[in-house]
Amino acid sequence: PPTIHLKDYRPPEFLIDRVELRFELDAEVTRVEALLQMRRNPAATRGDGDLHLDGEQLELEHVAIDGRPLPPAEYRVESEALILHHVPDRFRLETRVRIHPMLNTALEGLYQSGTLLCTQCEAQGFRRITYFLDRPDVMACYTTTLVADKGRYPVLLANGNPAGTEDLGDGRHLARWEDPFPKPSYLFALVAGDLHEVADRFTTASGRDVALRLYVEPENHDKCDHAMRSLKKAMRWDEERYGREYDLDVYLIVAVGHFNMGAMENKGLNVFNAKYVLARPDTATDQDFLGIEGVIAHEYFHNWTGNRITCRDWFQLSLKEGFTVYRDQEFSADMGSRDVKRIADVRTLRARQFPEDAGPLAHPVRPESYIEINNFYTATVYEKGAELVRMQVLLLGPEVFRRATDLYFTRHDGAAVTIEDFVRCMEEASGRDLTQFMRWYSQAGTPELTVTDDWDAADGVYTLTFRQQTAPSANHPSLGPLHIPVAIGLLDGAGRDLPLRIAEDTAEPPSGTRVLELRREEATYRFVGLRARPVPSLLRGFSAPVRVRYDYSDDDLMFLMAHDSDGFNRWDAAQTLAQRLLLRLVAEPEAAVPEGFVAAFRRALTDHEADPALRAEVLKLPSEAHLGEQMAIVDVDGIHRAREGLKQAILAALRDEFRAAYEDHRDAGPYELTPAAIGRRALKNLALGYLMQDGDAEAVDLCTAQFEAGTNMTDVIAALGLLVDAGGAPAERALDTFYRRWSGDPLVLDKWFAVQAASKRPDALARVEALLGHEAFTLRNPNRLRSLVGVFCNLNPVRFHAADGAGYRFLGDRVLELDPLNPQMASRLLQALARWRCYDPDRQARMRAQLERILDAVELSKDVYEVASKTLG
Ligand code: DPP
Ligand code: ZN
Repeated sequence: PPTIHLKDYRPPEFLIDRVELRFELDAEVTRVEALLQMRRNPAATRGDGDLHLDGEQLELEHVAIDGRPLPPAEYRVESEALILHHVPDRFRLETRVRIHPMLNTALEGLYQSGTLLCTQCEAQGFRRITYFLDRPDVMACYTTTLVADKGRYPVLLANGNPAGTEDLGDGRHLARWEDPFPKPSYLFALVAGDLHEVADRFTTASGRDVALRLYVEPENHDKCDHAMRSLKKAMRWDEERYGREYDLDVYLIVAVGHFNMGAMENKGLNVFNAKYVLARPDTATDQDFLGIEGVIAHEYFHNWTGNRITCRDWFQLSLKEGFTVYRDQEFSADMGSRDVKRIADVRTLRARQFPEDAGPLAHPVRPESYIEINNFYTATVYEKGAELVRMQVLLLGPEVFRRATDLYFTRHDGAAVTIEDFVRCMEEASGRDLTQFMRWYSQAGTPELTVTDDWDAADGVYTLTFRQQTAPSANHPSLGPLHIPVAIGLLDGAGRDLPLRIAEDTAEPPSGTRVLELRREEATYRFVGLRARPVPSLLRGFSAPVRVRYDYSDDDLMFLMAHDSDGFNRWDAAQTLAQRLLLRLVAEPEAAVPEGFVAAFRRALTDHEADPALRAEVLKLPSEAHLGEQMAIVDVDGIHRAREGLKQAILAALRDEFRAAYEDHRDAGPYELTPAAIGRRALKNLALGYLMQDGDAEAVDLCTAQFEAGTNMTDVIAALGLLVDAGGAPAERALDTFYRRWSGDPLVLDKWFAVQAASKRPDALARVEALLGHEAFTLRNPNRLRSLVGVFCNLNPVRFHAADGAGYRFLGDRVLELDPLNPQMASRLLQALARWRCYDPDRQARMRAQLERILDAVELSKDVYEVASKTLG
């Protein structure tokens, strides 16, 4: 398959001004008529005179230009295109095609989810609906007419504002929708089905009235409150923080059960994975509630960052995704606890993006080439992209950043633009030169920042030296030093922030946090006027997506854990301390757990002044995957043993404290979704996790009681997961109870599959394989697939990486089974093998064998081919 390169970008030869679509909807055969007003693009160079329209899996029934049906000599149908020969400079193109939603298992284009018909067009699904210039720099105004059976599809939705309905008298009805805003085809959407409607209103800052509607399958009517509340909060926040108002008369969200991604920001008609809409305290965990708030906001924010201003080409994906993730992260930080949110986001970045950036699928935030664009909806484009925006905010300051985004929204409204266009607005509003900063968008790999220091007691001068390095790889040379904002503090012996006076300062220095801007490979800063050697607090708030190497003593880390004024760094010090100890325990299984470590954990656990949510974060040990990333050769079993052993040692020392923490943080009254209540539940369930570590009978009773009390899903699923890890009759009873209670609720049932797939028990794979045959399991539902196969391969390292290679074979089987059905999901799943080179030779060989076996398959999607071939390298 061909590779598409950024450097080959050319403007489209034709533009489309208006699109009129008419759908005769039916699950088996849908007819799509398209009427396109087309004209030559004056800004494009002239090609061979032919018009190439994208189209896949379409059955062409009719094609006409300006009302004249085309004879076969004037066009050609290829497997992925319709080519029209010698078209005029301006014309009206009519096509009619047939498509088959029911047979669409890839869930791209128009497909069936349950009894609903819905669409997913990003990135290139629209070409599976009609022939089109399916690229984001072709923006047009759309009118959509939907015709369908009234009984089966009483609700008919599309983008824009409603423009009338009609009863056709023959059992069918029709609905028209008009979208006045020009949009790229990837934002097209329609939904048809028997849906329950939840209605609300929002009045914008300028007084416009917007109808808000959430559509769900009827049985979910009572799980919509949280999503609707989240939407209204997001709408208000975008007005207050960015001056952005909503623009249509209606804002629609539909929840569907079959969805490859989290959600999709189609103009005026978001289609969501039901997982990010539906929640009731008894069905959804605190993390689910927070996820819904974040994703609802994310898709809403896309209305400006993505829809009104879109991407010129798919290489610019981070223009909309990086910025929108940054926006949703800040929204969530404002709604909840800022430090907790930052910790969660950095955890995700380190767990998903750092490994990606260090492996064979590494790519810059703006990739230079791809075979299948669906493979580039990655942690790098999304999460690292958000970090790049965050750094620009730090460099500019919030007020200047706001002026820069105002400029961006004014200047580029209605256009398809590039990352340069965005950064230029940052430069113009601030007067700063971000040329060097732009390297961040083109440089793959995680930079390493090595920090050394020196203390001159005689002069009271503390010197910090930073060296930056980004390891070059075969496909990604080093582009030279990056512009890195490093926020730091210096602590005195009592843990207070010192003034950060640099010798050359002319103005009064900041006390607290100072942002140093590294631009060279090496930079040295001399802090003067100090009485004693300070303890440095480096990269506060994780001010740049880098790895910091500094030789802290254990005592320094414990000191920072206790005193750093930066909440993120208090947590990070604890993580570093635990990571260091765990890696020592991997190398020397008999090594003792230092008394100081236990004491630091005791202090964190019993510090009643501190936020329980942060205490829970501090006490959570780094994951096995994270520890593996720190080793040249991942010691799968050694890591598992060390981590379980350390938990055991901590429990032995702090059992009473964990019991007390458990009792003290039970919900006193009814379930609440406040940050405080979420934090209490997190600490309580963390304590329960430690208490269950040695299978102590009293703890099992406590856990069973919590499971049976069943007051909310956070507590129930935490208890169920721990029981399953402990195994035996209590686990089987609980699984059985849970299944009987929830077998009718797909999203809750996903959790039942997931706890078994994540189980520490040695027979986890056998169980997962048995569950493949369970009546409720299907590969065709992405959520179900992720909950069983995805969780096992990605979140259960010790069982997935079993030395006999059974986990890898299991993965290979699933990828080959899935690829013909849903290439996007198959290729995601395969990425669990991306880090194969980090394992011992035996495991490497077994993983490579699966990759080769997959590449040998006769028919392979572009998606899986790209991932498999790049992974083998
Ligand atoms: N739906 C995906 C997202 O919102 C892709 N745009 O990130
Ligand atoms: Zn997005």
